[in-house]
Amino acid sequence: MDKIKRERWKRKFGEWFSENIENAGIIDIRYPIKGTYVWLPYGFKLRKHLIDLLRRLHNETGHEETLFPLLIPEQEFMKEAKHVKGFENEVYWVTHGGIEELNVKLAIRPTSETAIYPMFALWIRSHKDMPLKIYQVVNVFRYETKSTKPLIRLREITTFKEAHTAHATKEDAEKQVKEAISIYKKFFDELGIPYIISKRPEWDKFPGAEYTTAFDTIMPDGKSLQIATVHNLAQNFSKTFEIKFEDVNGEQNYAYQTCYGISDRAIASHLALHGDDLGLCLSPEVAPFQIVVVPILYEGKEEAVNAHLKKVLKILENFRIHIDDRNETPGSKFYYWEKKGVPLRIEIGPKDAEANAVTVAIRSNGKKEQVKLEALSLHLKNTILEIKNTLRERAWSFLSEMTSSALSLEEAEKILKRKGGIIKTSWCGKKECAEKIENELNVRLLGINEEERKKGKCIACGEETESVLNIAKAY
Ligand code: 5CA
Ligand code: ZN
Repeated sequence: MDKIKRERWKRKFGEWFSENIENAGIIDIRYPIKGTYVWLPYGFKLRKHLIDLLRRLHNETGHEETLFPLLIPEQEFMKEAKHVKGFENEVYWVTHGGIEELNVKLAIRPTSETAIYPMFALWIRSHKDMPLKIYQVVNVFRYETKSTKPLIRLREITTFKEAHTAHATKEDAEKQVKEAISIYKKFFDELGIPYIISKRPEWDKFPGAEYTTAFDTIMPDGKSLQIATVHNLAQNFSKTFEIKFEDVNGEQNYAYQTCYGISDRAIASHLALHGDDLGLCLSPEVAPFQIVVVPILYEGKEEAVNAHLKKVLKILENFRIHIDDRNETPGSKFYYWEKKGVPLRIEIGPKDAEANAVTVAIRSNGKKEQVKLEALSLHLKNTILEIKNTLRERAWSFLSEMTSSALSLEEAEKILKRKGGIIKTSWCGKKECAEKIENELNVRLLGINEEERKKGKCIACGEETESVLNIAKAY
C-alpha cells in the first residue's frame, strides 16, 4: 500500500507539489507578482520551527545573529568585479524616492556580501577581532529568468539564512568551511533530507568565491535541487573591501573569509521528499503541531469523553498540540489533518475513556493503536523519535535508489531516461570534456565528489583519472 501511494506521487511530482502545498495551507500561490508568494498561518509556523532549528545550530557554534539593511549603495555593490558580473542580470534596483530620482541608485540585496563587508572593514582591526562569525535570516531578491516555482525558484527568497565569517589565517577559513558543512549536515539530518556534497566546477562557483561546496538532493521526479552552498571566499572580498588587520607579527594582512547559505528550498525538499498521495507528511521536528487531538463525542457520552480529555491534555503539555473540536465528523477531521501532514493523531472516544487510554495514529505509516494513559508520555516521546528516523531512512533510501554509476555516455543516457537521479562517473577535469558531457546528456555537472576517489576513465575523452564526478538533470 505504502509503495503504491509513493509511486504515484513520484510520477506526477510537479502537480503534486503545487497542489499539496496549497491544500495544506503552507502558501498561497496567487499573489500577483511572479516568483513571490504568501506564507499562510500554517506554513508560517512550519517555517518558524525550521528557522529556530537553524538558529540553534548557528548559536551553539559561536555564530551571532545580526540584521543588515535591505538596500545596498551602487558603489559598494559594484566593487567586486566578479560578484557584480555574476549578479548583474538578477538585481532589482531602487532608482526613485517618491518622485525624485536618487543620486545614488540602491541595489535590493540579492545576497549581502556587499552590505556586510564594508562594515567588517570598520569592525576588524586586529587578529584579536577574529574569528568573526555572524548570520542573518532575511529576504533577498533575485530577478530569476528561469521559470519560477513556489519555494524552489523564487524572485523573493523569503527564508534566506546567510552566514558570513572572517578569519586571521587561511587555515582558520578552511576549518570554517568544514564547520559550515557539518552544521548543514546536522540541519538536513534533523529534517530527514538526504544530500550529496560536491565541489562545484570552477565556472559554476559563487561569483567572487575561491571555491564552492554544494549540497544537492534529488526531488521525487529524479531532478537534483541545490539546497545549500558553502563558499570559501579567500581574500577576494577582503582586498576589495579593505578588510585589513594586524596579524600576530604586527604586520598588516587581509582577512580570510567564508560565507554559506540556505533558503526556502530546505522547506521545499522537506515537503517534497516526505509527502505521499494523502498529502504532506511532516517531521515532528518542524511540524506546526506534533499532535492533533480529536475528541469523538457520541450523544450521551460527552461528559465522560470531556473529563477524560482533560486528563489527557495534562499529559500532552510538553508537546505542540492542536485540539480539533470543530463541529465536523471525525472522518473529515482525520482527512483534513492527514493532508496537512500532522505526525500524530490522538483520538479520544467513549471506549478510550472507559479503558483509561487513547488511540494514537501515525501519519507516516498509517498505524493505529490504543495506549494506556500511564504509558502515553513515554510512548509519544519514543514514537516521535521513531517517526524522525523513519522519515530520514526512507528519504535516504530513495536517494540511494536514485544514485547510479555509469562508465560511458551511453550508459549514463539510459539511466537518465529510465529514472534520472544522480550519476557518479569519471571526469578528467577538462572544460571541453565537461561541455561534451553537459551537451550530450543535457545534464548539469554537480561537481567533484570529495568523499570518494575511484580509478576510472573520463567518460568524455577516456583519460585516466581518480576523481568521481556527480552529474544530474537539475532544477
Ligand atoms: N552569499 C552566498 C552564501 S549565503 C550565496 O548567496 N550563495 S547562493 O547564491 O548559492 O545562495 C544560497 C542558496 O540559496 C543556494 O544554495 C540555493 O539553495 C538557494 N537559492 C538560490 N537562488 C534561489 C532562488 N531563486 N529561490 C530559492 N532558493 C534559492
Ligand atoms: Zn576528459
